[in-house]
Amino acid sequence: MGIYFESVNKVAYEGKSSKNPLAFKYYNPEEMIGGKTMKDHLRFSVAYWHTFTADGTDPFGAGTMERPWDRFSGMDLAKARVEAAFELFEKLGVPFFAFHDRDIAPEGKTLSETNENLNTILAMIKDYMKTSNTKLLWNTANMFTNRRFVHGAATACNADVFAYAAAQVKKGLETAKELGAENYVFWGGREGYETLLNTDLKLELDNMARFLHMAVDYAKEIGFTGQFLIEPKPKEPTTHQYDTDAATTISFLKQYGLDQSFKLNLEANHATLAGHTFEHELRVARTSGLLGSVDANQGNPLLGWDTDEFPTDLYSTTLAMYEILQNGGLGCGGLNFDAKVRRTSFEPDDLVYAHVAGMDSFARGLKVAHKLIEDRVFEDAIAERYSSYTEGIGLDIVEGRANFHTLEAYALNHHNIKNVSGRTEHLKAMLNQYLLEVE
Ligand code: XLS
Ligand code: NI
Ligand code: NI
Repeated sequence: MGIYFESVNKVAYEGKSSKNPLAFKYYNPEEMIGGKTMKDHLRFSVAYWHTFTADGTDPFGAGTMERPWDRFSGMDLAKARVEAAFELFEKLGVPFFAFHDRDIAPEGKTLSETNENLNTILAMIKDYMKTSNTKLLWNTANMFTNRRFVHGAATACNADVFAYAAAQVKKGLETAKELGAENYVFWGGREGYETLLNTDLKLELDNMARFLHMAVDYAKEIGFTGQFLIEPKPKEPTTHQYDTDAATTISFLKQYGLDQSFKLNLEANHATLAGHTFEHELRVARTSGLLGSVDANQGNPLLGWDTDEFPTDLYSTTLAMYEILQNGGLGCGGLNFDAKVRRTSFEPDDLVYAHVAGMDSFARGLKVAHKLIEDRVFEDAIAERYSSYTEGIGLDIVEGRANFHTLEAYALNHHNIKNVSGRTEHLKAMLNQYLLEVE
């Protein structure tokens, strides 16, 4: 039964009429959708930091979380967290997890001591992974909590910090290789600036690119073949994060010749902080062929910060799954719950309720999106809307036969332009109909 989530059995699929809070209503892992199981479509992952390490601290108050593993401290606590983690992975039946180096083991007094701590926990995790069905979706380096990163990591004004960060990512890549991670993530925690008055923006961006190239080189050297991912976010903790959104990050990757080596890990709450919808970010990455993975959460529209709620908004999960299906899936990426239970949901069982809610919301989103695509609801509307480009002057434009002379000649003869409605409300009503009716 396990020792940390005693009251929880393996969470089973019971169907939509179930009232059991510890059962899936929509996530049925083995159910086939369009030739693939739900489990393979969704590739869920538990985020170690929010679920096993965070204590519910917020800027106004202390931790609130009741965690049975908190009776330990230091390395014993780190070990207890691993036990709790694999117990929860098994009970939820999640195929993946993700962590930062500092989530799993405490820092020592020196970098070598820190690496020793890490090695002890990594050995333990590796051992668990031998018998567990849960694999590592990605790992990453926490280069934002420790005060040495006050000015950034790869974009710090201090070269000693750049070197320290490199040592940390070097270890991270070795960890990824050792544990068979399918991806390695870079989220530039403090890679941004507070004020231009003290910032050499060009040097900082050049250095960030140098750093990423070194990471790619080192991965090749040690034979780590996982996908590199970069995670955009517009603000927090710095005022201006360099990887503001998908479009900015893509242009950075292309400018520095990194777009062959990286894809994007897109987070819903970061999208809304950037003033975009989640599906906008996914669409931008998808159309550039750079959609890699997803941090599945949601922001609170009433709050202007990264609240990392568990995803329960069905419009958002449906439109996200629509983009993911249109992308042909996420490849070696997945849906990582970079999400935390509210500070008021402090009991261990809340962690299970929260994951069940997130998994069911995406399972429902998957089903509805699949049906929308199967019925070509939006595809037909879009094809019709742009049909003027499939013949005549429109075809000349897209096939490169038109120029300003031919277009002017055409316009002089066609001054009675007739537009057609975009039918926004009708399309939204269709989306509602599918959300409510799809079985
Ligand atoms: C923070 C980020 C972070 C990354 C991993 O806002 O979402 O959790 O996903 O470093
Ligand atoms: Ni994230
Ligand atoms: Ni985030």
